[in-house]
Amino acid sequence: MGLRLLLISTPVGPLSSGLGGGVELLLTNLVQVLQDRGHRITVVAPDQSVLPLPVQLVTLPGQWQPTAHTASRTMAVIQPEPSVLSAMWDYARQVQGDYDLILHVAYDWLPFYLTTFFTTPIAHFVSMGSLTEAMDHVITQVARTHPGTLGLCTHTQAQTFPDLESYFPLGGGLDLALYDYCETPGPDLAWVGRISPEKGLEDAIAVAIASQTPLKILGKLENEAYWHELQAKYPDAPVTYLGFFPTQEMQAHLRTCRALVMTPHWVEAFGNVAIEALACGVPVIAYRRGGPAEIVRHGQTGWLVEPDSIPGLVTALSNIDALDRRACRRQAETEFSMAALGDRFEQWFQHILHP
Ligand code: HBI
Repeated sequence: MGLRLLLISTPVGPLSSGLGGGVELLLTNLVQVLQDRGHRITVVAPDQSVLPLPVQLVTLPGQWQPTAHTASRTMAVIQPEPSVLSAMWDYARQVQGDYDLILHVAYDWLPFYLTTFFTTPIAHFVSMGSLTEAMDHVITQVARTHPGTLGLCTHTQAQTFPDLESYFPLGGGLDLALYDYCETPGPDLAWVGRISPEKGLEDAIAVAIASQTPLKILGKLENEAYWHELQAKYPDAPVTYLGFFPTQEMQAHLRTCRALVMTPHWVEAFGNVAIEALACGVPVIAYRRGGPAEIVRHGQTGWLVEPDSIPGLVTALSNIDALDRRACRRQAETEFSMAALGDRFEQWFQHILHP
């Protein structure tokens, strides 16, 4: 089925900057697994993007999109010009005839609105839950006019959108060869993600203080003001911010931790860091909210906790040794492998091209 695929990246920052969060990891894994299956891929992304893979990469200039996850629900659509988003889609318009399918991963109004103006089918990967009225409107509109072309991570994510009629559940997947299983961890807890209010880092810091457990923080320092607020509020917390790392180094820090703690204040569409932890044998303690609630097997590969309950997280941490780290690795191997990822995306593409 060797398809000619045009993958259009997120306009919030260059690939490998970390600004694209889980979508950067998804694109990297997708390119690998789909190329291995004989598809020919071109990636379109903002200037300065880097992909550690032998793939055709078209980079375009222009201003990045303001992030949707910091928008208010009623905020109007914003597109600073000259915009990298419109540059990427003008490029796609010009070359669309050379491709069988366009896949985009932007959480922005324009690509959804342009769907009817394109002749080549567009597969829309929706990377987050409902955030604004404008995006809800255009996403549910495309679900109606182009049924089957919306790919979401989880059912929980889909339920955040008002009457989303049709979507294809995609889950996630990793190159498990990059993650080294660790049988005997150190004492530390880990928190991994973009440092931004919706990720709820303050709750993980509260757990570290309440349980007197050292916390390693890894991820893109996206919101400096928020980070400084936390440092001022918890000056003596046993926490260390290690930085943002490519996968190999990130997992080297993550794998030796006793548990990953996930404290999302929003509905996390998926939670790539949860499957990265499982891949290393690290059990996951998470609020029963969003993607992690569909990933973690409660009592086997982690503990799911009453949302926003710090005491609940602390209790879960005290029971972490009841979990089998090898079961965590096994779950990643059975549910979140590259083969599973490739199968789901190929099924979705077939569903779009041959409904
Ligand atoms: N915001 N406007 C906008 N567009 C995106 O593509 C986008 C975003 N915020 C976050 C984001 N993408 C990525 O971090 C996803 O992985 C969630």
